[in-house]
Amino acid sequence: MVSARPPVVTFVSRNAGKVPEVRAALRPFGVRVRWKRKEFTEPQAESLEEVVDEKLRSVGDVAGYVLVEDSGLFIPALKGFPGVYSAHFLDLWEFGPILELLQNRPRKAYFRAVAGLRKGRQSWKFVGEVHGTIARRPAGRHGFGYDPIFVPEGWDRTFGQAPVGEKDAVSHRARAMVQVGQFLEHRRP
Ligand code: ITT
Repeated sequence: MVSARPPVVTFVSRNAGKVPEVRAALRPFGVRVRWKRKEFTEPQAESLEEVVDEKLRSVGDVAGYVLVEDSGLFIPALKGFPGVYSAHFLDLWEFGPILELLQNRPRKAYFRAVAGLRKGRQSWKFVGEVHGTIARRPAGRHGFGYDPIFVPEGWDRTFGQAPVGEKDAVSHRARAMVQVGQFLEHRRP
């Protein structure tokens, strides 16, 4: 008889903030997440999907299931900026220019995450989004990245102000990772 051992997935990322969120989303599916810290050289790409394909190519040496993720904050009033450049933009400029540019523009925004799963030569992608608005000023110390300026639809506070766990109920990352969990659940012996 083949034993149905819980699958282990190696999540490759430089971003420590993503790790607890990935673990929380996959835990209900009995998937254990091992974190491999790695700094990717991000390609100039026009979509998160292209970046994920490149990340998946560069982790071909990792055994078993390997998971990567690329995400970004998209602001329609800024033609989708910072979008695929979110990490680079934040490293250089933080929130200041975004808050300034949005002073007289609609504040709608959304986060999008593309998760990439690979095993050997096979790979799969899963997408999650959360819609909301950009706050007038940063608030909160939880989470990471743009969390202090993002207010999800139906909330009156930012992701940065949310107690642990609340972001995981609605986030783009959680929504992409739940699909990873469901996928792995169906592939078990
Ligand atoms: P990787 O090693 O996984 O690539 P990274 O931080 O470089 O880690 P990305 O390339 O996916 O991540 O860039 C995503 C950017 O968008 C980065 O600046 C994040 O801080 C930001 N971001 C993504 N998801 C977020 C979230 O849930 N909350 C706040 N900011 C987020």
